[in-house]
Formats: sequence, structure tokens, C-alpha cells
Amino acid sequence: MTVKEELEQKVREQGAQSLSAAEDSAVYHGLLALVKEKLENAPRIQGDRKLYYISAEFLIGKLLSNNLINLGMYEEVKEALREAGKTLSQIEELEPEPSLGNGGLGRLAACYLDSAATLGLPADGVGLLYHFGLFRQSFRDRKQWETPDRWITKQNWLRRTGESFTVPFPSGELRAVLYDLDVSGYENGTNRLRLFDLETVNEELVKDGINFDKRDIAHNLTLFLYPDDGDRAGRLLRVYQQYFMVSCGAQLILKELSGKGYALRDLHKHAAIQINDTHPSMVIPELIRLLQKDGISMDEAISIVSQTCAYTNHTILAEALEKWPLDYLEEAVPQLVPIIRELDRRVKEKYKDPSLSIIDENGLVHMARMDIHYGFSVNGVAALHTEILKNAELKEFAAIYPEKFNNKTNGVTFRRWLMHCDPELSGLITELIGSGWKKDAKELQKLLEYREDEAVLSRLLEVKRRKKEQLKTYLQEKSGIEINSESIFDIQIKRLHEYKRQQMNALYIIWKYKQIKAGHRPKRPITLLFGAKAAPAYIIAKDIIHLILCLRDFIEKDPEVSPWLKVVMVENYNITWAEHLIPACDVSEQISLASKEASGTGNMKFMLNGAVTLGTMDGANVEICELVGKENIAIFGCSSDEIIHLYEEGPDRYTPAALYPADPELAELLDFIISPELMRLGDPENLGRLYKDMTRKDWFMALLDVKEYIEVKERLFEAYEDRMSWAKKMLTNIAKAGFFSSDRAIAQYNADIWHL
Ligand code: 26Q
Repeated sequence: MTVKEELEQKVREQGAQSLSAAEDSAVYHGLLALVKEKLENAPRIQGDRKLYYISAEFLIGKLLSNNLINLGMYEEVKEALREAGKTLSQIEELEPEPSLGNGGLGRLAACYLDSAATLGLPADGVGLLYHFGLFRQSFRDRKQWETPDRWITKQNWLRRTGESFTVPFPSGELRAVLYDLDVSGYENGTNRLRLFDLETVNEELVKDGINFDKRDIAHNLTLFLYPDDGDRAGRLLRVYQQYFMVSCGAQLILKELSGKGYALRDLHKHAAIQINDTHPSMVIPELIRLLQKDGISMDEAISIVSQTCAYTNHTILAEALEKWPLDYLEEAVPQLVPIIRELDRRVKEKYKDPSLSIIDENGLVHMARMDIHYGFSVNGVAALHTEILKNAELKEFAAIYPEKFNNKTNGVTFRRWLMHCDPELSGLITELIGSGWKKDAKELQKLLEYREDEAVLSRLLEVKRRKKEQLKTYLQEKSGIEINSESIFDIQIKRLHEYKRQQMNALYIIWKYKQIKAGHRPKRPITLLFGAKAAPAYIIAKDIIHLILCLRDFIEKDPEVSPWLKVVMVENYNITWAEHLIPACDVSEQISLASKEASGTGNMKFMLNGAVTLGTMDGANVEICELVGKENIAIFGCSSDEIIHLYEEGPDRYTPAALYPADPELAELLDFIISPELMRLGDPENLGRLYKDMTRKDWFMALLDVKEYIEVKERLFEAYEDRMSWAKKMLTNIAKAGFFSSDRAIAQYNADIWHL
């Protein structure tokens, strides 16, 4: 049977007369059934040694198109749908997006599963099946509102395995059930994402908004991704969740090992466990516990586990480095406490330096420290980030374990972030250099041959123009927002965090507004697009959203300015939004305070789609800059060294008061936040608080870099007008993006860490 015939049949099984007569939902469910069947029948990737990527987040996004591409059915399905008068994107609209992650770390895990399967490496993901992923965001009164996002519909990608596990808690044992999601590799076999759910979970616990009884762990454990940890009950729940995940994971790993006929003491020979940040770190003491239960001595158990586990660090922000008070662990996971104490005792016996101990003098358990002592590899996620770990944050550890530290610069899957989201550009690339780049991303370099080819450069501009038109239509349909596709699209999409400095971009908006008011119109209109969720308890982040939404409406109402400047903030920013925004982008905003963004992965996706980066020398921007050269990227701001020194010199070394109000230009921008005009639209409480924060604390130093930011941004917008030279920048960025393929990243993880 052809794919088309198979699809016809599946759609009829959904109760439709034929493919062309079917409702979209019957087509979607038919496709889902067809693809699931193909995945189940595809060869499972096998091997004597297997990787388990344990992560609290897997931000997988919609799966239909990605699976169609990987299974080699994309074109045929598109064609079959076209003949039936439908489009794949119209069908995809019906697929709910699983929001099992917050941002970068979760999306990275998803890209890595795709690449491991593509490279044919046996590697399963291990995590939790949250019934409500990250909250759904809406805007009311120019403020963020959060509602639960129930993403699991009746027909879905999950497969109930029938396998179950029990996890001991002080209040009694809880049962876990295991669901699998097949992960397809590009033109290769499948691995699995293994998600544990609490058998007794009860969705009815969710009452008003995203609130629920945090103490009822027998019914709430897998309800939410990152429940609010503003109080003790919320923090304890995080510990319970983490333990539930790692205990199930550890049991599964040992079960598979025995299933293959291997002895438990050979764990390290047949398994590698990658710990994705510290959220799964309790897998170390849990595995030691389980091995001991099986009669293995403490010494040997520690040695086995230390040769199995590897740790990835994704942040140097102190507040995100997990430290659990011992009394929380006593309450939630008492069976692990003697093991953690023993691990700590051994460290203290060997090293007198208190900064190396797992349990500090305040009784806090430093999860990252446990990972470093009792894992065999520690990696950062970009060259600069790894250097900062080795030379600053973790320098005491790098001194005693130099061999453990290594860098693995992040990567993204080109299947989703180019082939799927920009088939037009993919097609052009293939026409120019053949399709080898799909399996070997380095081949994109061949595009450099066309650097001086005006016909090719014009076609590149034409593709971008089409993607901007498409985004315009999508925005219109989704949100009724009108944008000018002839304007420059400047996009900042990422979690809302002060260190990512959306507030600095907002200051640019104020500056530009004032310029236009003073009669200095830009050569071409500018559209600034934002997408960002703020953590529900992160007050200042929410105030920044409020400021952006107030500026949006304020400008919209001004007929002198609105034809030239437009601010858009998409509601409920997620992977699907990113897939529409990124291909249409001209200028990619990557403006974090240097040293604070571990890597960034959006920066890579934008570059791959021909956007030019406007950024600081932070995270992977540094490597992007090295690859494309200074003339193909716009860099500004203080260096990470300068910032690290400023912080070292103490909290008084940098104060916005030194810059403000002495500098009248700066003062004018900041004062606008609390101007009567803006206050009429906004909430004085929010705007006032933000103004105070930015003028008195400015912890992430937006004021330090803002003037240079404005200058460099203006110059970049000028450069846009030389269309051929801009197209050359685009081409160079695409050609050099090959390094940022997650296939490369995974190949390096395997060569240096996993040895599968
Ligand atoms: C920790 C403690 C308590 C509550 C929550 C957390 C928590 C939750 C999520 C800490 C960190 C995260 C997520 C971090 C994250 O996404 N980091 C990003 O990882 C990307 C992939 O490596 C990098 O590209 C980004 O630079 C980094 O910010």
C-alpha cells in the first residue's frame, strides 16, 4: 500500500467517508494512528551499552511533522493531503503541544533524543508524565495570567507499557506506571522517552487556576511541572517529584540490565546515565541504595555508580543551583540521608576545604557537588560557560578533578528547526548544495561558494520575505494582530528573566518612540516581537511583561509613531510559536548580561534560519561570533570578565545610581516608565516597582550596556538597507550554523563521555 492508501484507510477507521471528505480532526487522528503504527514497527535501536538521559523536562513540542520527516513520509503525506484539499499545517493545528518543560534545558533534552536516534545510538529519555505542563499564559489588563494546560487528549502519542514500579515514601509506598513515547531518528530506528506517572494521580485536585493541595502527594505527584516553590510545601513537593522520577528511573535501569542477563555490578559497563542539571541528582544515592539492597557493599556500590553517572551543568545563577536542607530530605527521602551523609563523610575526610563538601555548615545539601564527586564527567554547555565553571564557579573542583571537566557546546536538531519550520529555505539549500547537509550539517559550509552570487542572494531574500508574509498571516489568524511584512522583524523569544534583559529591549522601545516623536523616523518601519512566560512567583519578570504590553498599546495609539514602530508580544509563547517566528526573523536578540547565559539555543535556531544576531559576548554567542566573523554579527556590551570582576568586588561596586540620574539621556528613558502617559495605561504598582528596581538595583546591569545596545542596534538596522550585503550576512550565518547541529553535540557526548 502507498502512504496515501494507508492514510485513506486510517481516516476511514476514524469514521470518515474518505480523506477528502474527512473533517480535520479525523485526518489528524488517522495520521496519528498511522504514524504510531509505523513507529511501533520501526526497528528499535539496540546495543550492549545504553544511555539513559534523565531529565525533569522534555520540551518535545508537537510530534507529527517531526515523525513524518524522520520516517521519510513527509512529502508523501503532504502531497496526499494537498490532493484532498488540505494542508499539513492545518491538520497540525489540532495537535496539542505537550509543554513538559520550561525552556532551554527541556528543549535541549528533546533535540538530544532526536539526534541520538538519528545517529543510531541506544539512548532513552527518562522523566515524568506531568498532566499539566507549564501553565498556559494569557494577557488580561496587560498582565500575565496563568491557567492549567491539560495537554493529554484521548488519542495521543503515549503508549501504556503495563510496567509498574513502587516507590517508598515515609507515608507509604506509591505506585508508578510507565508510559512510552517512541522517538524516531532521521532515516533510522527508534529509541524511547520513558515517562513515569503516579498511578493514583487525581486531576480533580486542581481547583482554582493552577492551585492544588501541595501536601497530598498520593494524588498530586505528577500533576504539574515545577509547582510553585514559594513555600515549604511546594519545595518538599519538588523533592518528592524528583525522588519519584529517579527511583523509578533507577529501578528501570537495573531491571533492563538484569533483563539482558548482566550482573548488577556490571552496571557501569552497560549503562551511562546523563544527569540533566541537578534535578535528577538523587539518582546517585538511590542507585547506591538499590545496589546495596542487592548485597553489594557500600564501597563497591559507590564505585559502580561513580563510573555510570555524568552531570551536565546548565547555569551559574546561584539561585538555580539546587541546595536542599537536610531536614527536607529527612522528611521526604529519609532512606537516602544516611547514604548522602556517608558520601559527604568521605569527601570531608579527604578534603578540608569546606567549599568542596556536599553538606555545608548550614546543613544544606549541594546537589551539584554530589554529582561532581560521584560522577565521572562534568560538562558545561558552551565554551565560555565551561571556562567560567572551571575558572570561577567550580574552580576548587576543577583543581582536584581536572579530568572530569569537559565542554559540550549545545546543539539543535536541524530536522525541526530548519527542515520542518522552513521547508522553503531547506529546499533552496538542497538545490544549491545537495541534500548531504541533512545528515552532515558541516556541509552547509558549501553555501559559502555563493557569497558573491547575487542571484542566489536574491533568492535568499525572497525566501525570508515569504516567511515574513506567512508569519503576518499566522499572527492575523491567531491573534488578530496586524504587522507590516516590509518592516524589519526584530525578535526576542525566551523565558522572561532579568538576566536575559528584556527590560533593556523595552528601554530601546522608549528611546525609539522618543526619536520618532522628535521627527527622526527610521528608514524603514520596525516590528519588535516578544514571546516570554514569567514564572508565576517572579514579580519583577511579570512587571517587565506589563511594561512591554503597556508600551505596545501606548505606541499603537499614537498615529505619529505607530506606522514606524510596532510592538508585539505573542500570548502563550511555546515551541509552536517559535517554529513560526524563527524563520521570519531578521534580527535575533541575544542580549543577556555577559557570563549569565550558559549557552542559549534560540541563538542557534535563528542563525540557522538566516537571522543576524544582535548580542553580547555570552554563552554560545561567543562561538557564533568566532564562526561567522565580526562583520556578520552585531556585538555590544561588557565582557564576561568585566562583569565577573564587578560582581567579585561586592554588591556596591555596580550601582545604577552611579549612572542614573546623572546621565540625562538615561534618565529620560527610565522616567518614562513612571510617566503620567504610561501610568494611565498601566498599573502604577507594577510600573513603580519596576522603575524602582531598575534605578536602584538593576541586578543584571541593563543600564551598563543600554546605550551601546541602542547604538549598535541602530547601526544594524541601517545595515539592513544594503540588501545584498545583508543577504551575505544571512548566507554566512546559515553556512556556519552546521557546528550547532545537535548531531554534532551528541557525537561529541558519545565520543568523550558515553562510549556507546
Ligand atoms: C531550580 C531550583 C528550583 C526550582 C527550579 C529550578 C530550575 C528549573 C529550571 C532551574 C533551572 C531550570 C532551567 C534551566 C535552563 O533551561 N537553562 C538553560 O539551559 C539551556 C540548555 O543548556 C541553555 O542554553 C541556557 O543558557 C540555560 O539558561
